[in-house]
Amino acid sequence: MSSEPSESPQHDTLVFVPALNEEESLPAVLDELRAGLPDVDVLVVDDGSTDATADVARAAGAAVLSFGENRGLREGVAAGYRWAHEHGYALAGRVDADGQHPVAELARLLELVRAGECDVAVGSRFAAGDGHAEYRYEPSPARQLGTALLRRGMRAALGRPFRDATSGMYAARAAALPVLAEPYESGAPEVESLLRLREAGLRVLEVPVQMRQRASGESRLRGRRAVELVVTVAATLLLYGLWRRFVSPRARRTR
Ligand SMILES: Nc1nc2c(ncn2[C@@H]2O[C@H](COP(=O)(O)OP(=O)(O)O)[C@@H](O)[C@H]2O)c(=O)[nH]1
Ligand SMILES: [Mg+2]
Repeated sequence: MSSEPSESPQHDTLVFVPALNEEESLPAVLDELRAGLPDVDVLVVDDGSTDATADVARAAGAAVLSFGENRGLREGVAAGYRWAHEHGYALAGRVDADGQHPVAELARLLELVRAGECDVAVGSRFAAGDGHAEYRYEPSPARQLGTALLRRGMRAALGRPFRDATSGMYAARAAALPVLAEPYESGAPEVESLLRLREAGLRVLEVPVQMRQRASGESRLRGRRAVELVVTVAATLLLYGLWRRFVSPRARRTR
């Protein structure tokens, strides 16, 4: 990253960071990106932050896309992928601004995509393998219930298991960028992404990674909001899965 951020691509890879009031954790995330992935361009999508998020991003040499007011994570995510698509990047990655996603793990995901192993690689806390043990994360009982429900829903909707459907740690090749850049309609853009990628026939790999706890501030998903979101999303996925299995083949046959 140069100290004079440029909007025209310097590298073939963009890593974007959606951020809402993350002035405390963002500098360390951007330092880690510069050290771990020196050959990528970095974009911070500052979604109407009321703290110094945009300033610390610029000070670290990142490009900054600032919305005047908060539009919500789903718009931030779509905007990041749209930026990558419109600027012609070959690859794009996404990490959280809270320090949760180790850059070394994102680098592995980008390598997998670059090597042609998949179109999109998603970092997963709950998938096992590659030296990552099965139950390395022990979520609270409420979260366990939530992830179990989501898992059921994902299996129904995708027709295959997907263990960490709310992970935002992504690496994607150019072909997937327009799909990921479409506006999201639900409060769970990551889940929606996975359904869209499947519909588009793109190859998605769930890759076991280590993640950290967020460095400071608060998660956007907590308390009653989290419960409501999980129940709604799981129910939608189950319905979508049933529709796909029983209704849509018939609709296709009679067309
Ligand atoms: N653009 C944008 N980013 C947001 C918004 N809310 C949260 N974020 C960022 O999205 C990322 C994920 O949010 P986080 O609270 O860590 O969610 P969790 O990881 O699911 O607990 C972080 O980088 C946040 O700063 C929002 O309204 N707009
Ligand atoms: Mg987080």
